[in-house]
Amino acid sequence: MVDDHVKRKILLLGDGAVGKTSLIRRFVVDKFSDDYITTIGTKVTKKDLRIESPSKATDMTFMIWDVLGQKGYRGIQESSFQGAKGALLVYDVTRPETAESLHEYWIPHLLSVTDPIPIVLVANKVDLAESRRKVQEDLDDLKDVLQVDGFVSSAKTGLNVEAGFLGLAKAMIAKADAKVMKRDAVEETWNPFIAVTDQIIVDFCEFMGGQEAAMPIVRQQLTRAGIDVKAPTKEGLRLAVDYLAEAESSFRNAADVEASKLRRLGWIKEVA
Ligand code: G3D
Ligand code: MG
Repeated sequence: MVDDHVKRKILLLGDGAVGKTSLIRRFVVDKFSDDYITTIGTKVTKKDLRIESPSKATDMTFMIWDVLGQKGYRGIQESSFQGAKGALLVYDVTRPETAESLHEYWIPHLLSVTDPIPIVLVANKVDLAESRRKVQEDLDDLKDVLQVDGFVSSAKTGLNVEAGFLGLAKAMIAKADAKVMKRDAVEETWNPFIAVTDQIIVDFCEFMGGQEAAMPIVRQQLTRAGIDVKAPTKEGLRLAVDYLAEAESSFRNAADVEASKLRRLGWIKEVA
């Protein structure tokens, strides 16, 4: 028997709190939870799918990358885009600015790293919308502009969650790359502490051999240091650098760990 099982990396992209983690949770374990835990760094979840078409069935394993939605973490975000074969671009229908962000931030950054790949839009939280029809019309406009498919969804009720992921899988099988034009991102001034946090995390990931291995540790140590990724503080970052060094000391020699720590503390110092 021929093994045509394919493993594919896909991304969930969109601003913070649009529902990326909830959509993945709904799709993978069919649950919804109201407690909001900001995703620190990236998180990878695996899901096996079978895509049926009239002529054949394709088995596929999705490696679903839940990418930190906070803007300004460009290093983490852009390195997480590498090797992705598809992306769900998520916005929150109750916050129109999150749809704008897809144009201004997520798509330009994605295309600065990857070749065009299949993209599917997800207009999430439709359960909260006053007019479902208006939400659908706005999504249709965006689909026209970007020339991609899209769904109105709710991670809460489960509406169209599977449809969104399967729609992306089908576009990937059909190699229907999005025909979105490359363009420059709209630059904004970010919190300088966010840029340093990003730099420290990217640095740590490099020494740990990549995001997949490193992020669980990053998550643990940044949480322990009390870091809020939306507004990291100098004191919190110093603590995080100590904790990361502590974690690294079981993998690297003491001199290297100390050198990394001093370098990272230097970056923090430069900010203020
Ligand atoms: P993110 O991963 O994109 O940052 P989350 O977003 O999945 O963490 O969701 C952010 C908040 O929105 C969470 O609630 C979550 O429960 C809520 N949410 C996600 N999807 C939906 C949806 O389809 N409908 C509704 N009503 N809420 C949704 P809190 O309240 O804790 O902020
Ligand atoms: Mg999240």
